[in-house]
Amino acid sequence: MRTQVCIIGGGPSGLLLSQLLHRSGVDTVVLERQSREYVLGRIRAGVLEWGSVETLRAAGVGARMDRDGDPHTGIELAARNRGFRIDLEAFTGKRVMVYGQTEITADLYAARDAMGGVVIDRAEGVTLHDLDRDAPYVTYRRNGTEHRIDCDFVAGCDGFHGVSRKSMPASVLKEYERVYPFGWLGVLSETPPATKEILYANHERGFALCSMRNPSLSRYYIQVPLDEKAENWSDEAFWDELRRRLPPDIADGMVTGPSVEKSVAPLRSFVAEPMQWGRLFLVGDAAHIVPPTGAKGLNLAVGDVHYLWKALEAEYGGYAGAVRGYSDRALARVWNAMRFSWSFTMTMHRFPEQTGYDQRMQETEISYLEQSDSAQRVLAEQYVGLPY
Ligand code: FAS
Ligand code: PHB
Repeated sequence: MRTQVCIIGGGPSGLLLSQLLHRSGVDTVVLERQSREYVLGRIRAGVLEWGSVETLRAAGVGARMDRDGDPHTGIELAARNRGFRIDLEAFTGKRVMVYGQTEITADLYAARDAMGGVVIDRAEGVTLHDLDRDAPYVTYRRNGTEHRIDCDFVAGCDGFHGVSRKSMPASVLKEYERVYPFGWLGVLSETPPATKEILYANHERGFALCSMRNPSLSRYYIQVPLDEKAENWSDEAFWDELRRRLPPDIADGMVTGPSVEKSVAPLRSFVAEPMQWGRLFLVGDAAHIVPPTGAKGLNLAVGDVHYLWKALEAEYGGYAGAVRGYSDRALARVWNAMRFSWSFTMTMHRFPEQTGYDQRMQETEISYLEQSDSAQRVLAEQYVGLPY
């Protein structure tokens, strides 16, 4: 088989890149290790920057998002069980869209099918060859048969544990990482959200987050120790601990119910440089991971896709060498979001060695945010997403 761009990974990055390139007349094949059902069963991100909203619309997959998504003009912060609102739209003129990654992935698969896009699932042993030559190729196994795809370029959209980043020479790759000494225990429940907007709560017992997917589907998180297991938490224990960390009016009014999903996610900050080598490009979680505090993971992936889509569209449009600037452009935006996510995580979470003084420092920073329009403007600009 031959194609112009072979895309490794059928998550949001790979599917969105394939969809955008197809609409620009560039031929692609997507190779996904898991089954489509497995990929569609993942519960992950929930908040879209407006740049992501516009990119999804440009890909022709915005209809359900515009119908079912929920545009938010603000977020809430809380410390010592007292909350306040930050008006994102007043400071930036932008909103964020609450619409689950699971839905985005489903919309993308449907769009790929409708356009006759080639998405090969259960592709095992994907291996990248001759990435530093003019004719790279990819091999994989499916149902016991070996296959080869010859291509012009390879897009590594295969997440943190994928094969693409590992296919770059160690002498070329530089990795930056910080692992946080805690995780997030997340619960999805078919209950009305406790808050109208997303609430981030600092508490001396640990961080808590109130979010949602729609008016009858709530998403909550509490900070837990790094080695915590979801099965150690009954629903009742989760609800009790969550309510302890929230303002009383929200805790008292919360409608609880059985969890339909419960899992622990570790938190890390990670960046791999450069994001391209030869004819390989790294996209999304294959190149970077952010703690979900700033809701940047999926949005950074969409930003990378936007840059690579435009670069490849120019390359195939006659501007040879247009792809050379991809890594520098993507990394500039990645590092900005990396810093914001790290800073917001440091302010909102309780660290194991934290002293009473450290807790007061966090509470004072949050109190200053409440009083200062300048401080709120800085946070709002980062939260809604910097321009591409
Ligand atoms: P993905 O990991 O989503 O997709 C990569 C795909 O490549 C997968 O389908 C995988 O099966 C496939 N693959 C891997 N290796 C392969 C191989 N060798 N061959 C072929 N295919 C291969 N972000 C937020 O903004 N907010 C959140 O609340 C949030 N919560 C998260 C919770 C969890 C548990 C995790 C893990 C991540 C969370 N994220 C969140 C980040 C997440 O949303 C990512 O940013 C997003 O999935 C990135 O999309 P991709 O780059 O496509 O990577
Ligand atoms: C979510 O709804 O899953 C969510 C919202 C905001 C975040 C992280 C996750 O910062």
